[in-house]
Amino acid sequence: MTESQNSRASGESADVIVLGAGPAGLVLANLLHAAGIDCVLLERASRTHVQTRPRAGFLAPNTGRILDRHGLAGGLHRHGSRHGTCEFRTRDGRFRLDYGALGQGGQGGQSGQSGQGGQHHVYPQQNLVTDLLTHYLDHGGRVRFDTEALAVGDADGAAPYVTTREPDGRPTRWTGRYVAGCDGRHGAARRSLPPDAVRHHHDHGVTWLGLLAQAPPSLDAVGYAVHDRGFAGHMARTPEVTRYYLQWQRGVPAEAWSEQRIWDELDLRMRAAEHGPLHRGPLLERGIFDLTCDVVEPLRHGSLFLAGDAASLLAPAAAKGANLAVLEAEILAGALTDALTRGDTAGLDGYSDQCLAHIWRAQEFTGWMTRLLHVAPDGEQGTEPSFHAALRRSRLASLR
Ligand code: RFL
Repeated sequence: MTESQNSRASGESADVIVLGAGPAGLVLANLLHAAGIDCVLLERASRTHVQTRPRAGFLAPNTGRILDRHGLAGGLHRHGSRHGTCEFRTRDGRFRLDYGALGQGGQGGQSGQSGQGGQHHVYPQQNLVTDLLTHYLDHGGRVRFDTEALAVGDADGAAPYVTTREPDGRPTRWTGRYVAGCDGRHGAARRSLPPDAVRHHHDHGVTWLGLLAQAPPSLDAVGYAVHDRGFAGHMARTPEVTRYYLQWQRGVPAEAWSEQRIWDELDLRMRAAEHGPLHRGPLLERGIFDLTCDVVEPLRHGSLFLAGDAASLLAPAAAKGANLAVLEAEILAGALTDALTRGDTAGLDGYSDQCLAHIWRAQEFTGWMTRLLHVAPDGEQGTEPSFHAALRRSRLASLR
């Protein structure tokens, strides 16, 4: 089926206008559509682009349970693999943390339909996005690709609207009762917040070179190498493709090193000489990521609600962003459905506080992971390197 066949040309209004077809927007649109809510999804990029953009890969147990609950986890179960172990490599040797088993007795292990305790799914984000989009379109959901939201207007008034640039360049105005800003950090939702909205920002002072290698995983666990030369990470994606990360000097371009030098450095930091060589392969992608984070507060402005990266950006160190996006989308879908079907706005009134509690917990964990894994980030330059290294060793010993 083509996009246009799936996009009912039904005018420029919907009860809920969802901006952005990432994990947040797609889960939200699927849930609203299944509840019989009139909604439309507006996406700046093409369908091909959103379905091929590689990003996250680790989905937490709760994300699997949410997707299960709404019949959206078919692809995840068919093609995803399960992971419950991470391996730390340090100068004091290596040790494994079986976090999957740790979750079995706690919240992570209870009551999930998938019944997989605390194990994560490894499933590339672009595959999840493809599944969600296919499900939405196959069930008659409305989506407009190549349609950029420019601004949200009158969010605190009686007639909220979104101005867009349509695929042919025409400006258009979409009117709705609610707008869900799931359009990421640089989207229109954030830009449309009033000047007094609070944006908490923090720079962890660490930069990563993120790599996607055409090579099978080199270990059957997430690998975290804590090395005096800086952090290195190994994360499986598929049997043929693996993500690696190198702590990187800020300001140095991604192309500065040859592939040979990158693999040699990964070998060194991952201590391949002691623990076995890495499977090498061509580097498909290189990207620079400054580990920064932010939180918008509150997540609501009148009829405009923010979810996913639009609400809060997390450094990728703890693999939380897509998981929070899915969780917030489920909460927002329930609240919007209550408001539109029963006139009950309690969920919408509590949405921001409820999500911010999850967001700050994720930010705290991400900060802890970032300090655990990295050589003295720039933000702690006042600290003696030896002091910082000793602190890291002590943190790892506690974890062990
Ligand atoms: P997305 O996925 O960015 O989707 C937003 C969508 O909005 C569109 N858009 C617009 N549409 C209309 N009008 C506009 N003006 C628009 N502006 C933007 C965009 O084209 C896009 O389609 O946001 P969402 O849905 O909130 O999802 C968030 C996640 O994508 C993100 O948090 C994760 O990728 C973070 N992350 C990880 N999270 C995990 O839970 N587990 C992981 O293993 C994990 N690994 C990662 C990651 C992020 C990474 N990067 C990109 C830093 C690994 C990496 C390398």
